[in-house]
Formats: sequence, C-alpha cells, structure tokens
Amino acid sequence: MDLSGLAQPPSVSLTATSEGPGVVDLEIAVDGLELVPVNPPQQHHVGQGHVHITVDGASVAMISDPRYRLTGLSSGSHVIAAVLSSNDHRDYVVNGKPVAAEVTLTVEVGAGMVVDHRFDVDLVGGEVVGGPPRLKVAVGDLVEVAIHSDTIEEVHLHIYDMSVAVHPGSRAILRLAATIPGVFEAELHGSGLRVFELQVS
Ligand SMILES: [Cu+2]
Repeated sequence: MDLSGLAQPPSVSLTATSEGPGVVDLEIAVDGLELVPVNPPQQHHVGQGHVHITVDGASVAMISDPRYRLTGLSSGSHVIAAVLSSNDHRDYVVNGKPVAAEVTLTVEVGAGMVVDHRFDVDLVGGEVVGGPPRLKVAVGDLVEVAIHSDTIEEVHLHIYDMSVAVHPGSRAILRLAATIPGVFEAELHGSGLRVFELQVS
C-alpha cells in the first residue's frame, strides 16, 4: 500500500524494555494513522490500519493498542519491529520502504523458559496441507506454531484470543504459554477454515 504521494505520511516509533526472562514490553507510538482493531476484519480504508509486530522477521502479533508484551523469547539478540499495516494486512510503504520502527535487543533467558513444542503448518491456496493437525501439548508448555502461507490470511486462535497475519514468503509465529486446558480451534478469519486444533491437557 504505497503512501509515497502523501505530504505527511504516517510514522511509528517503538520502545522495547526487558521485563524478565524472555519477556519484553513494547510501547508503540503512531502518528498520522487511526488504529483500528483487527477483529472483526475490516476492508482497507485510507487513514486506518494497525501494527504488525515482528521478531527476527517473523510476524508474531497484530495490535491496535500502544502496548504489547512479548513472551517466550529465546536467549540472544532479537530484532523487534513495529510495521504499519492497512486494515487488510498490507504493509504501508513510503519510498519503497515499509513504515516501520525497529529495535535490536538482547534477551536473557533462564532455565524453564525454553519453547517446549514447535509446530509447522503450511497453507497452500488457503488450504492446510495434509489437513488441520491436532497439536498436543501439556498445561504450562511454551508453544510455537509457525505458519507459512502462499496467500495473505489471518489466523485466529480462539479462547487464547490471539491473531497473526500470514503473508507469502514470510513465516508467522503464534507463541503462547498453554495455560488454559482444553481443545481450541485456530481458524482463518476470512473463510473460517480450520487451520489447526490445539489440545492442552
Ligand atoms: Cu494485519
């Protein structure tokens, strides 16, 4: 979504603060763009949008609030970015560059903060390759689900109420602490297609 023609294009700044093992609090300040919640899905509207949070290039959250807490980060250096997105999840671009703010932060993680389960889900043409899997984890596990898609989609995990935008050519990650027992569906927002089930027991 090219905004190069605007006299005053929107801008964003980002502050990241370590708040404990694997936890980073973000403060995002946006100028010149009205932030609109991701749910329910909205059509593109000039002057509106939301913020995509990425960690090391992978999309981890979509937010319309100025604060966000990242959890479950691994030890080491991470590049965290806030990218302005249209309501329909396309990056806003000025002069060929996404409107984004980036910080690099070193995270220290103690024992017990490592990811317990990593899963991959592939979407081709809006369908799950091999059918939607059931991902089985234990209560208290840290879980990462990496989603690859050849179309622009939005994946929503119910009850945990997490959403992530998936784009062709990049990996999106849902990262969560499995604190609520039960079986939970993740769906595509557009079609309602089931992407996976998370079984926490
Ligand atoms: Cu989005």
